[in-house]
Amino acid sequence: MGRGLVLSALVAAWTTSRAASAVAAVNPSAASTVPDAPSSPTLTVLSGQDLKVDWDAPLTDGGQAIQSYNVEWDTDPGTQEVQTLTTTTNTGPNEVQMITTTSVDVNEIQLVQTTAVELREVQTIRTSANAGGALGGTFSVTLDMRSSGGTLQTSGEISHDAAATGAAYLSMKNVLEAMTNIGSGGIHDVTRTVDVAATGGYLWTITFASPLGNVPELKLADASALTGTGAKVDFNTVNDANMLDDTFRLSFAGFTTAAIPYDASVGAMASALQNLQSVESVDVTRSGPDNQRGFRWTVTFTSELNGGNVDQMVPVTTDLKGTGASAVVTTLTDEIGRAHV
Ligand SMILES: [Ca+2]
Ligand SMILES: [Ca+2]
Repeated sequence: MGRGLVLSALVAAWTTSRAASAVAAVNPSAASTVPDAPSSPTLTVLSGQDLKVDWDAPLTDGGQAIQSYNVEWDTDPGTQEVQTLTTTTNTGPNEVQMITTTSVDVNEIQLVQTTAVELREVQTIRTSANAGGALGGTFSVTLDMRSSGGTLQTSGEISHDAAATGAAYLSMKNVLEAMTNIGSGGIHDVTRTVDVAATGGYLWTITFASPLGNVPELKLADASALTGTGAKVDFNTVNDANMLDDTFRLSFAGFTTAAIPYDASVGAMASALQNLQSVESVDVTRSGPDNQRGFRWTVTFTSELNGGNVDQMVPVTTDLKGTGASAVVTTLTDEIGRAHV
């Protein structure tokens, strides 16, 4: 059916000799030769090429078996389609019946989604002392999340030989999760290995949970209670949490947008698209971010310029930063309102 947008139907009927007047009534004088109108027509879109028409047979056939119906349709979009059903009998005049279908203007909706691979933040804490020293006592650390809108917090005391996990308020994992800017569940895992057995030095490897994002490196708060000659604590970032960053572009119908920030607001996304010669107007909504700062933008093509079935946007991710960074476009509903996902 191409662009036939068939969402409602109407049946009218007339005879070849009484075309103007027989929408609802049967002419009693013709009842013996003219069948009633078919009734209850329904139209169903089966696919982009197929339209299904159902109707009920006439209540009376005028005394002769109905041999056929004739169905016509019109592909002209944007206007009402006029379709005709013609019933014939062996004798007498043909009855011509009309079905009018109307299209509801359904705007195409496409989804733009950015994603990246989940790679968690991993940091280490290492204690050490001079040769011949013997580590003992405790130390504490700080985490400054203020650059991402959080707070600066200092941990409770961490034993020089703190277990990796378990032991509430004693293990490394539990002491760190007791910090309010990390919180319960904020540490994915901690492992501990003996670094220098002779001095009692340990290496804790701390994996942060993804929702914390790219965590600043832990710092020493206080090592004054850490004993042992030359006792010290070192911090290192093994890898930062994977985060989307920078920009991407969208191509549509022969034109490509300027750079779109990875976290573009709905207004910025709409402006980038509406600046294209191939786009007149769009409505944009946004959800996210996910743990890698990925977002989902839904773009609805609202103008007549982009009426009907429009091209799917194509992402250009050359400048989108982040391990496994990608942008994908899918069509949610096309011009006749078919759901795709
Ligand atoms: Ca980091
Ligand atoms: Ca489309």
